[in-house]
Amino acid sequence: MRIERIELRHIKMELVSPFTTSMGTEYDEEHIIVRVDGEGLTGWGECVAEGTPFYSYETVTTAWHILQDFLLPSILNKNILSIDDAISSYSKVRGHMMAKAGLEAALWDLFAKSKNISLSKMFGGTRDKIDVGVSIGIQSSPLELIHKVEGYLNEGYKRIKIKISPNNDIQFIEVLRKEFPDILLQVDANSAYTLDQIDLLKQMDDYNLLLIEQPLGYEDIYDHSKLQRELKTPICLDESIHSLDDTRAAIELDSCRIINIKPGRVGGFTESILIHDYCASKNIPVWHGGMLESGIGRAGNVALASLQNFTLPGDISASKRYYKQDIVEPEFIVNKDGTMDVPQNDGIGVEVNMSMLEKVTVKKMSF
Ligand code: OSB
Ligand code: MG
Repeated sequence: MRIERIELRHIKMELVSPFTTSMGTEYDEEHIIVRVDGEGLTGWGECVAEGTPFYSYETVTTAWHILQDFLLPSILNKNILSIDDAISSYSKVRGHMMAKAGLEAALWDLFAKSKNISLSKMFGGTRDKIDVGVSIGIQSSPLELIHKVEGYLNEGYKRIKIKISPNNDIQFIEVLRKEFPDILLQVDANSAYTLDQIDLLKQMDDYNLLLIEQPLGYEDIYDHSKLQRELKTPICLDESIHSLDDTRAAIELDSCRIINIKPGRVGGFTESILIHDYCASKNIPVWHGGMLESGIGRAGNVALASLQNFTLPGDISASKRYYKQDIVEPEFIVNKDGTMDVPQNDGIGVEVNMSMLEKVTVKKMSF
């Protein structure tokens, strides 16, 4: 596949409601859309680096720099034989997983389209519907949270995740569990605690939580192993896992018993599949995380989540839960039974709405 043209777009989309986590409040989401053209076909990918370096050190600006100056030159105007070929052409670049994943996603779409198959099929997916959940930001009061959760449960979502932080934890969890004794419920701390707060974290064992996501340091694996020893509830790592090697370390140290896979965080779909397969071989369940993607990124996420060992509902929600209007057609919807259909058309399986994309673009450059 000869790569003839690449376009980067910095996009900014307003969230339907502010999203508050232990890292702060987001009102809109900034990402980079990568478009790769070759042999009459177009591939689309989304780089999930955000406007701020709070979840990850990467930002839209650092990812743009890495893409423009290092990743694009390694494939532009070259004949790329496979995705692995492209990955090895920029393997000298250390880190910058989100920048790499955005480009890799566009290449997966392009290659899948050239083979006339869906991304799900190309990944080796085994289902045509995936179970989905919703990730809810910190609310102003437990009552407000209950109203939100009630709404999402009525829409069909199979699992509720709430964001927590010190002072916004036990009281929310307790009230929610009392109101909804049987729902699948999990919490995400985004690294807001330390081992000094182990007594507080141990209290969370009383609420039948599916998992506690990333309670400790954002690069930590060792302290999580000390914490997991003291908890009945499985720890799930998000921020700390950037590769198959990190996954292996975390599982061998028993730092977590569940893994959240986000292609952006681990450098792309290829590494995601390696992590998925390794976890399957160790009987470690995985689920698909989210980065408030537009429909372009979401399409790839849904396809990846169609793999066998994605046994827990993902943070993959309907387009309208994030944005008033998505930039793809059809937009993603949640079925009444809490599932989402896996696109069956070639590549990402949805069409980019060019006029919507144009509206949310704040900067565009082609190479
Ligand atoms: O920690 O999982 C996280 C969004 C942005 C950054 C980090 C996280 C999240 C979410 C949202 O939880 C998940 C979604 O896209 O629905
Ligand atoms: Mg998380």
